[in-house]
Amino acid sequence: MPQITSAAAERPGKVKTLLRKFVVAFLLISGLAASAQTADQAWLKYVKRIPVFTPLAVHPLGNSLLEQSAVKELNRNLGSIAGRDASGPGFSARARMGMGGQTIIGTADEIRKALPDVPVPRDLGPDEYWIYIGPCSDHFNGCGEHNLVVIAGGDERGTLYGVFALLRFPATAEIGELHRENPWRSRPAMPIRWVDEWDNPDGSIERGYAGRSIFFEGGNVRVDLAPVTEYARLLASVGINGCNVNNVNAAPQLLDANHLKQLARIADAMRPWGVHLALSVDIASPQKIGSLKTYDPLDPAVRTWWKTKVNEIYALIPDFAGFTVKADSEGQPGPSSYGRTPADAANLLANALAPHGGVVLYRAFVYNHHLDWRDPKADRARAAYDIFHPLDGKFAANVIIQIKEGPIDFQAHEPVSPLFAGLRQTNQAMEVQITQEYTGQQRHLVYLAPMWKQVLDFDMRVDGQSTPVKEIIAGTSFHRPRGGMVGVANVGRDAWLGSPLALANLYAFGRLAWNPDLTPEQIADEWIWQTIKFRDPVVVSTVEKMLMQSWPAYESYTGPLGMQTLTDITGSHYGPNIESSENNGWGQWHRADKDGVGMDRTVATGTGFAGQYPPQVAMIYESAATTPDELLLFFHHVPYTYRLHSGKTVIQHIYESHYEGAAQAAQFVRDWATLEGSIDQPLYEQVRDRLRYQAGHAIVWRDAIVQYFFKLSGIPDEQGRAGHYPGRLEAEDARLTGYKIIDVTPWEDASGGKAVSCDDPQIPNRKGATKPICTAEWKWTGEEGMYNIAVQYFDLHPGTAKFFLAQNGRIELGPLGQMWTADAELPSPQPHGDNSIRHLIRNVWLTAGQTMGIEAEPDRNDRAVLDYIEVVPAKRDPYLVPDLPCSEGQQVQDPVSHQETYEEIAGPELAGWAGETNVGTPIEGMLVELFHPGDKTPITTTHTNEEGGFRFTGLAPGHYRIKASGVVEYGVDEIVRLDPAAKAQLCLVVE
Ligand code: GCV
Repeated sequence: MPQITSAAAERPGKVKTLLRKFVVAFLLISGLAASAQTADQAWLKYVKRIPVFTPLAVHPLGNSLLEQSAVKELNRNLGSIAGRDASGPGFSARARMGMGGQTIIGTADEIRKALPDVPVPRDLGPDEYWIYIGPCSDHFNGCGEHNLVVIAGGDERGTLYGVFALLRFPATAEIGELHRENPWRSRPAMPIRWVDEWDNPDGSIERGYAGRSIFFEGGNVRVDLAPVTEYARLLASVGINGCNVNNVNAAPQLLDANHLKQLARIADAMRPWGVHLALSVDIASPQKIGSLKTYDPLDPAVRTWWKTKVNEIYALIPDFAGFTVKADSEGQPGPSSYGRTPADAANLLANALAPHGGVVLYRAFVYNHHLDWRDPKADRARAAYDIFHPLDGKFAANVIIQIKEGPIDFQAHEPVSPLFAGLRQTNQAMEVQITQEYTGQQRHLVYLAPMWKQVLDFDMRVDGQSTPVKEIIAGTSFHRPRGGMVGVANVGRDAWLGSPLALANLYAFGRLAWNPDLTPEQIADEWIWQTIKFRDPVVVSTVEKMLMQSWPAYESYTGPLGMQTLTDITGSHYGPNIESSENNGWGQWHRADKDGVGMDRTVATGTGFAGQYPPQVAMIYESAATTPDELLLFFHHVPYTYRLHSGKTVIQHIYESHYEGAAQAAQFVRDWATLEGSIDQPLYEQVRDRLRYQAGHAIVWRDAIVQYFFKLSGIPDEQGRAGHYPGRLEAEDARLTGYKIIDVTPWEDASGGKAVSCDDPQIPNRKGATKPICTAEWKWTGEEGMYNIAVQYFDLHPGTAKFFLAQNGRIELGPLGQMWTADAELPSPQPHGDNSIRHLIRNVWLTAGQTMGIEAEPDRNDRAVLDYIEVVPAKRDPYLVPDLPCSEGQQVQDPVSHQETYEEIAGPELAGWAGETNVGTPIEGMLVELFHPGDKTPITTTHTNEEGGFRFTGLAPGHYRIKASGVVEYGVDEIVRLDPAAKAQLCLVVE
């Protein structure tokens, strides 16, 4: 747990164990029954995990809101035993020893006064915490009424953070490692740890993918702010201390007297968790709502207007955090209208805020979106540095320049913004996106911590010295007092981020802002333990692997080699649309033409952007030979035949990365399937459905980009895949009734650029259909056998089309998915890669010469637009999860690897591993039985070895079920029974 800096060195001889003393039993604590949106639905679930047993008597020394919250949170963890007298009835002798005594919570000053013998450090800083286990001679059993746990904060918020750290402790400890040093101490790396929400007063959220706003509705602050308080609790649990609640494309009316009163309610709702309210302001507000003629930052009347407005805000919200500003950007007004600089605008606001302790987060996202596309020297990437570097040193002390992590705009992969090295006398904060605008909009699994970590660790080599970005923004490199990280979260009413796994990004953001030295893997593990399953080694390793592979996979099938996300940049920012980046002034250019691709950003021949980095870094990017492959096309325009460091040509890499990325997305489905039965079933199903969708959409991306570059370059794929789709039957080649052939825009978003649209439906004559239908029919000319059929269609809104699979003109409405409705919520009302979606029908028996058809009933704008069907032998379909005949969980470390490696050994085999659920200790001697699914008598049995392993070899291809059972005893009074029904069964497929 490296984020905790031990103070043990200060107090030799005081190293003790904490957890052993307080973890006296495995106890299931029932959670709070919650129907409203609560933080417990994210990672603050104090259920079914080892609770931290502090002494049950919890005493706050102060009576501040924050200390009360801290007490409440500790008690939540204790559930039904909170507040009870551990020496009373219902507690065993062991529990009395462990949970008697006192837990004391307070600021360092309060602790010093109340407990002079407790060695609380004198130099605890703001938000810092210190946790101390008092002297007790029996560290294993505890000392009953003499137990003492002290949680001290450098300030009140520090006490709250200390409590959350203690509660997180079981998840942050290494598996099997229960000893920790005492006392613990930890301080945040940077003071500004904010989230931004791009919520509009009408309740919509710009780039939000989880429903409507928790803050606003119909132009006003919502009446029910309970979710806001819960959100603040979630934020506080990972150390986030500020929340800017309104869109940076700001609504000036929020600053009027009526709205300020409403906003004060939001501040009240977040205050108990130490999260301070901030607001985005429109720099033109004095003109728009203050009836001044100007908003010129140097005009005295404008200055007075802001001072008065800020005073009014602080009268209502005394702990108001400050303003965020987007100006002179994407149509927002700014100081340039008056020939003034961002420093003039920022200082205007900063001066008004300074007397109250508020700050200005001025965004460096300032650029001209009417650039001349034909100008080879024009470059949006240069804008932030060109504008802000000359202003270094001109900003007031309470201004922080908020810099997006890359020079463009949250693309799948960008280099680090050079501006981080270009401001030595200015406070800086790094802005990242938690909401996945360009990274799959939460429908795709993309764990962003590895991307952020790459930026944080990037060494700018300022003056030839080690200067990682994390130290610059923490203020240490250039001795700046204020700095930090801001994450654009855009949470909504749909389970915060819509997708359960996307919450790992919110968690990771907070943890990295507190301690950027944490690794993405560590953070993932903590989050999985707290959210999905506590300390189950199989679950942890499976989900961690998926999370860690998710960003590289997404990058591979969207925009590899630094081409940015090849998405519809003038539309939804979701599906593929390669040319939308070109021929316009937005400057997200990749300059693909028939000979080559990439932006020349070199100093020698290009836009000169590479020269904005300090010399050692600039030198690397200036030459294609030294630029890392992953960013090559961001810095260089090269022919398609250019050879990468990997040895592949650029074009071959484009083809292969898309196939590999899509295959990885399909693998996620299989990886996740191994967890069925081991984790919460609704969670399992929700994520499974999302992953299946993603695997299908990754194919849309793959095919769009591969066919686009294949056509543009004319260079064949060395592996023969581009342009060849085994088993694919195009809709435009089918016998059509009612359907009309259409061109899809952009062409690459449909197979062959065309689809069929049900514009003239015929009279219904099919079961299941209620309205007129269209049909597309093909003759099957392949071999007789069992096939899986993928149907690729466009799910348009508004409307819910119905589809049916017909064979030889007949429709079977069985459980195999031959009838389905197009009811997904996807962007764009027209057929597009945004809404191209894949439906799988498994195990269809086809005979040579038969017909198969899709019959479709359109509904309003959803014209049941069909792209193609793909028929793949059921046994060989790489995009299908094996349809397991039994659905129990499993205890095998990595079942997929069996499928990958069995050919290299004598015969197919199944092997696995069993471990104790919570700490991962291998279990020797378990009985492992191998069954044919459905059979009660095992085919064979074995026992686990001393590493907990087992192996069955020489198996014929087929489906098997494994059951492992046993009783494990260790310690004096701790017995863990593996639950054979829930945890120790396995279904695998050997092919
Ligand atoms: C809030 C991108 C997004 C915009 C966003 C802008 C910003 O361009 O697409 O929706 O505006 O970034 O960060 O200000």
